[in-house]
Amino acid sequence: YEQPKVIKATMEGRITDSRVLEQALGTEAANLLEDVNHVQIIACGTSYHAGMVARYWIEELAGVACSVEVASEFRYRKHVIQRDTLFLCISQSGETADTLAALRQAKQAGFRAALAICNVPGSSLVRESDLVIMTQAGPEIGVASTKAFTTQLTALLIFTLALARHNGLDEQREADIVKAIHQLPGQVDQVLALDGDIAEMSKAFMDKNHSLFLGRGSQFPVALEGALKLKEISYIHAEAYPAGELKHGPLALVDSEMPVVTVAPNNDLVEKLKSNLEEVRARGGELFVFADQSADVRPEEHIHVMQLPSVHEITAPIVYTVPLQLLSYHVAVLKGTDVDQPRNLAKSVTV
Ligand code: F1P
Repeated sequence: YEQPKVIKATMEGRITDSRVLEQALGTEAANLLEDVNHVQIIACGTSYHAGMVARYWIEELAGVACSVEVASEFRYRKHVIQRDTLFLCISQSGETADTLAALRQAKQAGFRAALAICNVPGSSLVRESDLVIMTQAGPEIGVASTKAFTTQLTALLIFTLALARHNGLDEQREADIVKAIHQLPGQVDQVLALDGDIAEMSKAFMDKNHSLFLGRGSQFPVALEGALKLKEISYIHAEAYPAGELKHGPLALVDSEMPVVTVAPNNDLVEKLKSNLEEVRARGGELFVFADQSADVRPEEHIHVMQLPSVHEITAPIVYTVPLQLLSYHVAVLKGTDVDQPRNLAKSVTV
């Protein structure tokens, strides 16, 4: 529920006019972005999902090649890092052992600069990076990241705009996205007001052991994050797939015991999801669709629709994350699990 406030705090002071680059990172830092031709993102868990969303933004808006990898893999393999690579670590705590190890290794290989998106001032990650954008989420009580994720996305979008402006992003497009960022707190508030409806929807998951989450494009990482939240706090097995992959395997699992959650913020995505909806329905599966209020998808037998406010396609991943967090929360409450302290998990994995 703090998300509207902390998203605002993360963006405030950083976007006051269209000179996003200097506002966000400072002129000196802007020089470090000169000649960046590749962004390598490293993170773990929820922070990794934030990085996966950012890849879409960085390639789409800045036209810069971007790779994303979990730190726990990156650190144990041989990798090639070019001098023109910007190394970007995302971590709520700034103390995740795998992420720090990856950064230290990459430093030896050489890169243009290390940028950190972090929530804890003075943490190891902040101290060891060249550039830092702080998320202003404040301390998270729960183990499962919620506001850390949406503020990471906000910071990553601000960074992307900085890089994109550097690379000649159309001024009007930039202004539209800046406007959309400013609309985020209000839109997240509108989504939080759906709490009662989402609590109602959550009843369908209570007696289930498995679930599928589907998304396309930048909504695929949102589906991954929704699935992670559900498994972390309700212990229901949840898998996320790019929607187009459904027919390449997971469809074999779909039956009336397998609820399928999809995120589709606009008509274009709804159109692309329609074949998936039919595939699931034909097998007796229950579908839960989070879609734009203007999208052409209606509730019918086996199809449950949660209408969300119309949002800009670039900021949509931030808005669409929140109802999935609420869904997991309500399922967990119904199941009686400890939402703040799930079994077997630690807030920060420092070894
Ligand atoms: C990464 C992370 C969190 C997750 C859990 C374990 O932490 O995977 O996303 O919620 O707490 O650690 P961080 O590097 O973002 O601090």
